[in-house]
Amino acid sequence: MKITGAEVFIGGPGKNYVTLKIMTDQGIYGLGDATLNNRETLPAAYLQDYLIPNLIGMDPRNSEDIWQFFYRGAYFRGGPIAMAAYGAIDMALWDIKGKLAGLPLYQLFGGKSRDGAMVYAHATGADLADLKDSVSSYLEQGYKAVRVQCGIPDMPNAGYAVPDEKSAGADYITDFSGIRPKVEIWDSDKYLRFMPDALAEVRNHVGPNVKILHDVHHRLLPREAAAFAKAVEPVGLYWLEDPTPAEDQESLRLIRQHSTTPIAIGEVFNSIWDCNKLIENELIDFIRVAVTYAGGITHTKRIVELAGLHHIRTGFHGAPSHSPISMAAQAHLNAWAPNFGIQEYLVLGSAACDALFPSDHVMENGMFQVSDAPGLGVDFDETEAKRYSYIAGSHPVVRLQDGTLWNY
Ligand code: CS2
Ligand code: MG
Repeated sequence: MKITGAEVFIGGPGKNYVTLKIMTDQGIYGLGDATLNNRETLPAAYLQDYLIPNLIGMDPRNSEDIWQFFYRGAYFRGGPIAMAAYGAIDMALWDIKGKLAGLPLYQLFGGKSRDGAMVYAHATGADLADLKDSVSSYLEQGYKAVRVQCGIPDMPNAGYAVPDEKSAGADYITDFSGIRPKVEIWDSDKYLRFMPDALAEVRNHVGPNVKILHDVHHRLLPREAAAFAKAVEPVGLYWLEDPTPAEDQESLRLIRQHSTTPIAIGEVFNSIWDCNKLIENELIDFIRVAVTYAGGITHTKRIVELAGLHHIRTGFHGAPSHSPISMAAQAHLNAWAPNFGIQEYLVLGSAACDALFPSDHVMENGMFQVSDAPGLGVDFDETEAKRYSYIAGSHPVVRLQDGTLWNY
């Protein structure tokens, strides 16, 4: 069996999804997602200029050797752009493997370990009243877990993932007015004074059974993060995400020494080498990698298995930048992983997105039910794809009030 060609498409409804389609001499094709939010053209260029010309003629069934060929063969290894490109190839090769076997991917991993996978939604509010409305609307839809982000009084811009204006549930990440980022202002002292009480109010609002998550988005210093994790213990968070930037992993010891609040990290990791020490030292509770920029199913599965040895559960990244293709790859891992925790879920649900990526994966009552179709169980409608093209956009950047650049 041979790979005969591959194509890359960029675009989608409100997103620059990077979709890879690999064709074979047996008429079977596979799909992969290389979307790297706000840098989408870069994995696409790597695929087009280097990886696809090398792929042609290879046997698509040898997904492990192809992964090693690109990763080890590159000499300058890893990084988010390369790993997103390898990730897309790897997903597509697993899709082909599943279609050849006539089995959904989770069967190739070891079958189902659960009926459905719990997901969490994003509730945001410009203020607490707005946030509580947003949380309630998700609970009414059957969600059992909600990430809560709230505007902070007296902060010129509201804070991470919070709309400028009152509007329940709006997601606030990419500004598509161009590649120059908007500037948000941050003040850790105001955040630390406000957020523990705000989270306690959310707990009172939802009662004991709802899982509450909160994302600090890398903005605190280690000592501040330790104090915050301790202060929010009575809230009983399901997890506290990215309390500090992930570069300084030793700093997580300080948080651990002061608090039992569960810590979730990993959405910016690209490989097992970014998190093996964190996992082996049991400094985190949830690993947040994404199959897209952690090198696809082959490499992510390795991370999941290492995490499982250390009581660490999965909580794969599922920001709206992931297309339904990588979300399907994660859904198959979620169905199988003995150490599954939860899945961030923001992608499907719009008619335009479902038309571009038809599938019978189902999300209802806050649970993701994986499809039994062979392979990934997602298709890509190339006629629909013609409606979209790349639109330049950017995340905000963050500065302190005196102008110092901070962590977005
Ligand atoms: C966020 C992300 O989903 C999350 O937890 O931290 O939305 C993140 O801001 C984006 O993926 C950045 O592109
Ligand atoms: Mg996050």
